[in-house]
Amino acid sequence: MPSDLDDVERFTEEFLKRLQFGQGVALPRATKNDLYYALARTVRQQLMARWLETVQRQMQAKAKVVVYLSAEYLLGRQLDNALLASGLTDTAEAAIDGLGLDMQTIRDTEVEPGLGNGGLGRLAACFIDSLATLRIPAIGYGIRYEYGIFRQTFEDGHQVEQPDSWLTLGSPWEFPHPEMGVKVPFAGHTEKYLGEDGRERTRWVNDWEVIGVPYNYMVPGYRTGNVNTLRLWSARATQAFDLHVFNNGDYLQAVRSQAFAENISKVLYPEDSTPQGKELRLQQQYFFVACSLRDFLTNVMGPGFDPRKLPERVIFQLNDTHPVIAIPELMRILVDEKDIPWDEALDICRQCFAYTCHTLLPEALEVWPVELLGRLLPRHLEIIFRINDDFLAELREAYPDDELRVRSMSIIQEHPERAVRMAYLATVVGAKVNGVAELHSQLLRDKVLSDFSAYWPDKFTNVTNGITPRRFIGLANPALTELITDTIGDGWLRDLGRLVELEPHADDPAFLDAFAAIKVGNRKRLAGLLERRDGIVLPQDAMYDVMVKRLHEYKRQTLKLLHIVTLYQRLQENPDLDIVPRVFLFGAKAAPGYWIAKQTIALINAVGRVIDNDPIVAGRLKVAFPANYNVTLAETLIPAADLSEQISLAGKEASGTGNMKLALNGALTIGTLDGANVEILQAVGEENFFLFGLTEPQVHAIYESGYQPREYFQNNPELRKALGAIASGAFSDGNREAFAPIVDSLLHEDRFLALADYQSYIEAQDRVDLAYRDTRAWNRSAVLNVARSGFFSSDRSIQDYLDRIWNASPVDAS
Ligand code: 26Q
Repeated sequence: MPSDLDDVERFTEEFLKRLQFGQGVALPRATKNDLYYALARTVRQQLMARWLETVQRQMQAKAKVVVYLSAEYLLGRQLDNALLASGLTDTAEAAIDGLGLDMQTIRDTEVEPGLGNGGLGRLAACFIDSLATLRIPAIGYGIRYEYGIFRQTFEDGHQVEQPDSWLTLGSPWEFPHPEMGVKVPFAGHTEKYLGEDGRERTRWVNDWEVIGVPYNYMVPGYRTGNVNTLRLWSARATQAFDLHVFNNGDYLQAVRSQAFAENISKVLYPEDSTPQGKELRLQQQYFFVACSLRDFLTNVMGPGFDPRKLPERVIFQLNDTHPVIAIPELMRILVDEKDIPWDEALDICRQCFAYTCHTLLPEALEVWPVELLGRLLPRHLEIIFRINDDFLAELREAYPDDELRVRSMSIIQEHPERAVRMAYLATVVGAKVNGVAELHSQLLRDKVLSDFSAYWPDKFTNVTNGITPRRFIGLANPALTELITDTIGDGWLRDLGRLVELEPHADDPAFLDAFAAIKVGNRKRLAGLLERRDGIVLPQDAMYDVMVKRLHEYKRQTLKLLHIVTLYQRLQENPDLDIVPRVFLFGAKAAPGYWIAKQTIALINAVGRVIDNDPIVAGRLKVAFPANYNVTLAETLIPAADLSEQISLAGKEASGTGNMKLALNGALTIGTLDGANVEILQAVGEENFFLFGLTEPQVHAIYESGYQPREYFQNNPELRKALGAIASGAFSDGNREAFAPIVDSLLHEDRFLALADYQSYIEAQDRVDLAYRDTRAWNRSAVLNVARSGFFSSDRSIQDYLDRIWNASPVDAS
């Protein structure tokens, strides 16, 4: 898109004004942060009028609003996205260029807001992008953590966590509204009293409270003129805190209690699989949910709104169980504050909430000890008990002779301690429950929530995850974006299904050459970045084999390592062996308390070091593990990938979304029948996918028959050799202790059947090696992966939510 000279001139003028009046500096003295701020403010200004107008229009239309409640939003950098959405990229580049400045330096000044752990947080970011692009009236609510996901560094190959102080230099994208603070009560007790009408009522007499201050962020739709809102809450101490203590004359205590209150939004919990039932985490959840509901009811719906009309005006989508405390909170507001009778209130709630589950691992299902919940939120606990009583009574009528079933469906678990099962609460009250890929939704119905799906078959549905094409191809892969636009024309970035129009070109040699050249360029771009960023030097003429995701045993990074070690040993044994040169790229953060995951990181780095120092494999094998994989790095790494590793044990990965990003950028997948891999395989075709491994029913059968990992070890010479090398200290200077826990865990338990899938994985990798040698055929498959990935747009996911769950419609620009 050529930029109009007038536009460039005006943009330049605006930019200089922001620099002078916003930052208070003149161009010659501006720091890169000044320049970044001025540019961000210039773009922000362009979106501002549309933002106010969008909000206005949506209010007037009284349309149903989608309220997305999520404890995490893994947004990634904002500048380029705002430029792309508003169509200002070329104008801005021309203006910056014209001033003799470097756009890339300005871009790289932005610290991404890493307010999420991984897939679930990134999904929330993709969804708000698609909601805005589809012109759906929507608000995202969450927490403005002062520290997002930790910054990962390696010391001696071991992960060390550093605080992520993303706000140190401020953020030009946020609009704080301290005057709109919301009070959030905590603790205390409840009292019964008689209302004016003579009916008994309950009130919550709290002990302490904090204030939630909203920070607004613009969510620009892609070239729609629509700008939605993301509203994140930050905790502040109340005056009462200070006053109380001030009166007691204890200044130090006053400051301490202030710090206590503000702790609530201080830091994102970096666990994402075996969360501990920590009090502060529950405080975070209630904090953001209470602020969000209050804000929605009073500010978004406006004064005089009749809460009985809620089901027509809102759907609260619960992103996993983290915001499920919203259910008793809305009940409390309706019953205690709005004086609506219990049954009617529950009926309202049953229409306003829907729940998305993101896991299958039993240890990842959130439960809150009754003791803790009752201490922090006494009224909510009472409400949960009453919801459960009503529900169990209903069940006893349906299953008069099956008390066992009734008890197993109770929202309250009794063992090992009395606790509230948040997933059950969400399922009982939610209008709909959805999984995030076909297989996952099926397993939810058949396993995790089987009693509930038998009781309410229509409640359960699937919405397969998606990714926003704007960020993950438009921004991340400009060269491929241009080739696609040159080939099929404009418009496909908001209608990704149109990528099928590329299919005929998969047999066009000129197109394939152009496609291949883009891959080469993207590999080069990545190599440049990693050299600057990490001092890692990558060979160019190699297959880039990529595994990027959180570190978890179920994702099986160790299985990938066993393959690498096997290749290494084959080469040591036979230095003339003809193999395709490979770069193994890893990106992975481990939860700080997940010890074996951190050991696995150390092992990856240890294997990488040994391979690096061995001349026999030089130029043929390379392990690259850049620290601190995040959205920003993903945007350069993913477009450079040739092979996408999606090797979780079948039945464990709910969906995966990295798998979609890699396929969309023309990487071929080597993967199991797990999560959305199943649908990717279906879409791209078996000839364009390297399938291996046990199926979920086979996994189930092996578990049932008593899995013996040692048998696989003993019967497979290559496996014996690879694991043996790790055990004997080949990657730890002869120290056998160093990685013994990993080896022992594989040999004795191997919860995720890495050894059982090893042979099948190695065979699939050998097929990859062969296939890659036929460059033309490989590129053809890669193009078909791109062409057939349209289904995985988050626009399609959002359309599915609209059709199957939300029943909301777009509000068009006037
Ligand atoms: C819960 C309580 C206390 C502390 C932390 C947590 C917590 C935080 C984050 C629990 C889980 C998460 C994140 C889970 C997650 O990212 N799940 C992934 O969701 C993706 C989007 O649906 C799927 O594609 C992945 O398969 C799934 O693993």
